[in-house]
Amino acid sequence: MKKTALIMGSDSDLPVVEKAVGVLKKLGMPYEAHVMSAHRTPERAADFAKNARDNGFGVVIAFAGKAAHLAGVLAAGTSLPVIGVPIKGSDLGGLDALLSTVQMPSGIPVATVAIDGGANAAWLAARILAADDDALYARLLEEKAKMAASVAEKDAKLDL
Ligand code: RP5
Repeated sequence: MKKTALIMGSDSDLPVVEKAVGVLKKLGMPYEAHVMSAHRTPERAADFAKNARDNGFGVVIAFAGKAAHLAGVLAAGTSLPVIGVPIKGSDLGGLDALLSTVQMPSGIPVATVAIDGGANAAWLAARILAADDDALYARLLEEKAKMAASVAEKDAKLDL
């Protein structure tokens, strides 16, 4: 299976990255995590994006807060799918990062999930890689069935 890249702008983004790691581990998906910044290490971010496909990655998840340009820079440097996770950590509550991440120009898309949506970024990465991976697709079906069973259990327990 191709690897998922988890690229965070700062180690202060780790709590949200860990949500993604939890999902990837549950699904048995290989990944690599790195800190690199669109602003503080722009050459490193560009190099990573340029070589990501040759280095065995199938999808890139970028986590960044404030003026969040990391996902866009990575999407500019690779034609792999890039998922952006806006991080909340600022006085603006993450709306700054959400808009910076989602408002990409035509031709260079970033599939943007919710503010601090690390888990859904990983679920989306799994769906992308499962398109031509039957075993991973079957794992996703299993997990969906578990989610449905858990909702049914909560419904059955309701006693209002
Ligand atoms: C962004 O700036 C990072 O992704 C982080 O969310 C935010 C703040 O970074 P630090 O100042 O905590 O390193 O680039």
